[in-house]
Amino acid sequence: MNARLDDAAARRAYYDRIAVHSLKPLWEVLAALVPPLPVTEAVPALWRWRDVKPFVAESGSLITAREAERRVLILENPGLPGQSTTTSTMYAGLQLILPGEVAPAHRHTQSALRFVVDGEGAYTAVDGERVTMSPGDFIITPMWTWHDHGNPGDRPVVWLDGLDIAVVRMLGAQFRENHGHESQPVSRPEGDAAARYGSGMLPVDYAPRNGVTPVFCYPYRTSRAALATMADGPRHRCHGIKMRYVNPATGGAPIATIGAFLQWLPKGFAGAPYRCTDGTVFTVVEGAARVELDDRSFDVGPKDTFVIPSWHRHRLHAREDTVLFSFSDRPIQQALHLWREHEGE
Ligand code: GTQ
Repeated sequence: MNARLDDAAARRAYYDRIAVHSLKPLWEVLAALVPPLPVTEAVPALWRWRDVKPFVAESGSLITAREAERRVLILENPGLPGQSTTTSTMYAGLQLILPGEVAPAHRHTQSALRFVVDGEGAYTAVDGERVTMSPGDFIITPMWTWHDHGNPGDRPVVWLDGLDIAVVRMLGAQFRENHGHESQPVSRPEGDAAARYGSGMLPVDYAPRNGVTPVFCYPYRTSRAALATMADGPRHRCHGIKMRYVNPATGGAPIATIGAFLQWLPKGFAGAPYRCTDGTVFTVVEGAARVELDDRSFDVGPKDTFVIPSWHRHRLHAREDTVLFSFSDRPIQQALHLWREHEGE
């Protein structure tokens, strides 16, 4: 009571006494809790395909897809050790499926995307429909939909998984069920969803569901052709030609929690500095580029994956015509009116 107002020892003793009642003084942490600019423990990081490919391949001789359930190497952010996450909200991993294998059917409240990195001929089945994978295809597994993966082909297939695991964990909303059958029954022919919902038309009685796209595969041949057609047209000074994947029924993000993008940087493109509040995972589909951050640079090529955390200023330079795929939590931030971006220094 009669401690001097600036007595540090008295404060420490007080903190100790209140701690046993689960009380903490805000004034000791206020500046860190409410910083003037975004602060994240996540750091910029790069996983080069030539470095990780041998380890991904080796995992195939250590464990089967059946035993692992999902044979994935998590691209864990070095600034977030032990948290199995790549940005503060988004998880990324490289999943391997060998010829003849099945990754058994399950469903969970986490939403997932797949971006095919290496090999072709595997499939993902989503709610009774299979889609055969080719490099660059972007495939969605919406929350709580049954999904299993298989590889009836003759080559290993690797894809990048993107999930909103840290978001669902933060919300305490994790649920998961196993299907009981390794492969869910096929109830619709391949291409059904694309025909029904992705041909510029919708069934006359269609009603959007859960903020999730009814089209679950965006083939690379279609998206690449679109970018190539626009390549000589107007360009954004930071992004080159950058498109976002959409739910064709709403124009919104394909998944309520995850935004995904594909961009074309013409050879010689030198982007203006850019930063945004959604920490973003990028993978290079084609080309060669340099990513310049304030305190480091990455030279990246096909199948490399890198992460740019929230509010990290960066510039993109293209040595060759370059295609980048990326994903982030942007739809969450936009829904909450939190998303910000800044162009230039
Ligand atoms: O394919 O269902 O990388 O459930 C992590 C969790 C993939 C999947 C991951 C998963 C999956």
